[in-house]
Amino acid sequence: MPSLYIDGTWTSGSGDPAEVINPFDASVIETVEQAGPDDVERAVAAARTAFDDGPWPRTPAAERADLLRRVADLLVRDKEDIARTETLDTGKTLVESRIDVDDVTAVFRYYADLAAHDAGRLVDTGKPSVVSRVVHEPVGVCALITPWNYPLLQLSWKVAPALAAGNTVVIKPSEVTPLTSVMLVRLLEEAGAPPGVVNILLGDGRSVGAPLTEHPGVDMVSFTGGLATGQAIMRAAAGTVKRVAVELGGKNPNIVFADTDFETVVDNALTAVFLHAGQVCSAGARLIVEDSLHDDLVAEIGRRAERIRLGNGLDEATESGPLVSAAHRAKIEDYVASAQAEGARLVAGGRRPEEPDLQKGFFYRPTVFADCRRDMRVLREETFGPILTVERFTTEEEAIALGNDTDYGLSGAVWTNDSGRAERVARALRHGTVWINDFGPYVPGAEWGGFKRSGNGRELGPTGLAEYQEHKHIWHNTEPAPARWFTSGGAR
Ligand code: TXE
Repeated sequence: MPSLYIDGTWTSGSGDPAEVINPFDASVIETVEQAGPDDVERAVAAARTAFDDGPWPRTPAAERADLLRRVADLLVRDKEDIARTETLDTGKTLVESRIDVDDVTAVFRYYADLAAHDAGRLVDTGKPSVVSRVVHEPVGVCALITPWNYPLLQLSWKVAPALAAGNTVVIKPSEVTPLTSVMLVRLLEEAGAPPGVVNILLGDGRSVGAPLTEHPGVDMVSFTGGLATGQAIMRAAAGTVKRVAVELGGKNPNIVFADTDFETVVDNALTAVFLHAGQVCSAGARLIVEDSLHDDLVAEIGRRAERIRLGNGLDEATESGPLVSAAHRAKIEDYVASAQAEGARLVAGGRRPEEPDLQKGFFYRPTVFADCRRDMRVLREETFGPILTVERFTTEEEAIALGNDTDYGLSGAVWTNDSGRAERVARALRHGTVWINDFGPYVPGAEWGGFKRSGNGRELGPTGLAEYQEHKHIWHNTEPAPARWFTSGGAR
């Protein structure tokens, strides 16, 4: 079945086909067609025409919202099929994939509601003869470039607001996990997206992603992925002064004061870092613990980490799946080696699993390092894998300083029963999301995004819609008259 969708038609790509691999056992799930340079041109041209001349940007917002609601209904209908495909493609557990589909559905509904009520605003100029208003218009053709850890979810955070705002899009999913993005485009087609409004190109970053970021026909690039790729995209987009929105990961502190319930914090610290094998931009990879609690907490977390059941994501008994690829596991192994070389103390993991049925896949045991220093590579860089590092503190100021001592600023958490302290720490942390006595939840109505090198702009919430809008000021003077600024040559 053709896997590219351009100008309302499913089509074969002129690039080399690629095998999509199941990370559980390295088997081939499917071979997909990929785009060549001519496909990139055709997709941008289709999105351009649909934007410049087509009905979509001029469709009333309430009708665009109806389309998003139909997509949400179709997601509910196909939930199980989509969730299974996401699990096959990414390795994550079926429970997680089902949650992802529910969240994606909620995002479509949220932006449908928001767009239907998004009417710009009037500005009081103090002049009765002037109507000054700010209207919201779409940006244009948006390239949406997405990663492999939450393929469907990350795409929904972009495509739902982009379409709600009246843009047309060219989607470029990760070449590692393209399958559910193709499924979503099929649902958008079924829901009635006009030709050219939604296009999808499969292929890698170099041959498909990069040309989109440089293309003069593209007005905006929204990207989620690694820091180095984000920097390359910002540079590439500078040539045509595109709008760029980037979400580039994190190195997220999970700060624990000793007055917290022990069982609650052990349990949540494990989930914070080992969910989806740590391949989460907001993973709580840095555990920062008050001195008096440190030794007991590290021992218990290490003990429980050793017991996490790895396996096939489709197996309901599995607690964590594999890493996404052999290359990514090699990167994780390199981080573990560097941590040991730099003197971190291995408390759990640090190896591949021994079970015979896990040997074909890209598994790695949940790993815990204690006695970590801020200058270690494992602590400064985003490993994006199942590695927890533990640091210790004595005072609140020290905890805050450690939590902010990172180039990233995506998310963080503070655990304490002292609500005054919780608020102080939450306000002092330079991260885009801060959880108090929790880790990980988000809602479509609250902004998500990073400070510092975690990115710019915001997804979700009203700001997530504004990302895909131009806010135009219209000044209407209803009683025009000569201003008589220049008086020398004019009539008096
Ligand atoms: O992602 P890339 P990679 C982090 C994580 C991970 C590292 C590298 O630390 O280990 O990034 O992962 C497309 N122009 N995150 O290499 O390269 C690519 O095809 C345009 C954090 O797998 O960033 C894919 O669609 N596009 C993260 C997308 O960019 C390009 C999620 C992401 O790939 C391109 C994933 C180019 N020059 C990884 N090069 C998060 N923030 O959640 C690649 N791409």
